[in-house]
Amino acid sequence: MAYSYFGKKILILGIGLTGISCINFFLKKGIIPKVIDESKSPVFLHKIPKNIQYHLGTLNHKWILESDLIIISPGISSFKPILVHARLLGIEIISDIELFSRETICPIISITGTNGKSTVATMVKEIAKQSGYKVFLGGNIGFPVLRMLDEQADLYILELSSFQLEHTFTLKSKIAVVLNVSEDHINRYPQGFNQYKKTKLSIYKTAEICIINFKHKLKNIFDNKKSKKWITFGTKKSDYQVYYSKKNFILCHNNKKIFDVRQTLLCGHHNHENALVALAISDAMNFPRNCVINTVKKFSNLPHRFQIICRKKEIDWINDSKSTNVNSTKVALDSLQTSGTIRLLLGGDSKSANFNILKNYFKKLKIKIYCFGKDGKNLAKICKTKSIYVETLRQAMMLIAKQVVSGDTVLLSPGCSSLDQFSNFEERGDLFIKITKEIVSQYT
Ligand code: UMA
Ligand code: ADP
Repeated sequence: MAYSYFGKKILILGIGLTGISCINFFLKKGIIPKVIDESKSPVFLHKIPKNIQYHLGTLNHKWILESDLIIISPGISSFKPILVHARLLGIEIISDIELFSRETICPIISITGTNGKSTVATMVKEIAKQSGYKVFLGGNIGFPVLRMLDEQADLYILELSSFQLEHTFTLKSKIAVVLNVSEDHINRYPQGFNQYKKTKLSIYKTAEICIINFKHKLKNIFDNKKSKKWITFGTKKSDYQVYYSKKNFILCHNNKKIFDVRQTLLCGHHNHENALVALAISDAMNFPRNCVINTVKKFSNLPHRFQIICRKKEIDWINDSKSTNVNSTKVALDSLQTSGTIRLLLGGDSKSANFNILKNYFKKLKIKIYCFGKDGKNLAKICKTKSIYVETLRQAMMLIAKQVVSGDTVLLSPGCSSLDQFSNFEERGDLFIKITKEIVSQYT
């Protein structure tokens, strides 16, 4: 039965991409919501229609407590005391994803995980398109899901963050996958990593087919596991696995070879697992195998994801600006094969993460670490002898320009959020590319 919001006092928290999409959703239904943003000058304020009442600068307690339904933007923590209080009073707080899922009966593929979401979601979207589907991709990839309701779709792909899943309760995914879970967003979760992990895994609760990473041993967490279909990947014992030999990296299903990922344009070992998950999702959707193989073969790393920018004077310059947590830096280092020095650009806002897991890596590797940004000073302490701290990415690259020699690899894989010094990871990556070009243009 369709949900009705008539007669309800609706409040939207956050005037960002999500908030604006929620306002438009309700206006199309003839309902006028109220809006709050804690910033005094939210960037999208000009997008609010004139007839909408808004409150800026603080969480207006009166508005919160008198509302019937609150739609919370993912960037806002619902552990704020007034929101905890509102929930205790029985006020419903939901995400835009929950709103979306109440509106559609179209099949949904939901993808979450600490890393690889955008890559896998985009790969699957391309495969679905090649298989003849009218498919749309939205969510944490920068396109609010409610905007997809304007399209005549026969398949939706959702990239979901833990923030979005926190307030999503009835999403009926045909297929759900948690790619991996490692430490991230620790500053958001009062109970730490387990709370973050539990939020990610909640994606399976209301899903029909669950694709799980066997390394995470997740199957036992739900009572109703018999009512679902479980498909596994990630280890030798799983349904889908990558078989590594000296010469080949082969994607296999039930020990049967499907294709060699070395025939693709993908860089980085982690992308082999991403291609494997795309294959598992595609099989569960019954996409033709030839569409899967042809699409994955042509698929290149997305911009800012372990993207080789140039190779000049036998020096590789790699932009992995989307690396915003420690594990993405770790996999980037794992993917390098160089006998020269790795010149790693590390820094930004660490979001209270523990970077000590990189300590042994740094000890083992022929590496020099150039730390910058808000948490740069602390990051430089992980391996003092091989690190240097400077304030900005540009200063770090100017140093590298003086020190780099043939055979080296320069890697921007900052492991941190960019928001301390940039508007987003794209701006950080674009600056890296710009300075790289300036530096290599000096080479004769
Ligand atoms: N705001 C408050 N109080 C707060 C925090 C924010 O009032 O405590 C206000 C800000 O002033 C701002 C508005 O909320 O005006 C922004 O809302 P938002 O941070 O939820 O951002 P949106 O523009 O709505 O974008 C969100 C996602 N952002 C976050 O989760 C932080 C986008 O993911 C997503 O693409 C978009 O919805 C569409 O679904 C971005 C992201 O950084 C890419 N995600 C994180 C990540 O990938 O690590 C989770
Ligand atoms: P997300 O959408 O989850 O942030 P992306 O595909 O945008 O994922 O990649 C973000 C970062 O994670 C990049 O640095 C990328 O190289 C790295 N990455 C991609 N896939 C994986 C994976 N399967 N495991 C670990 N890191 C990955």
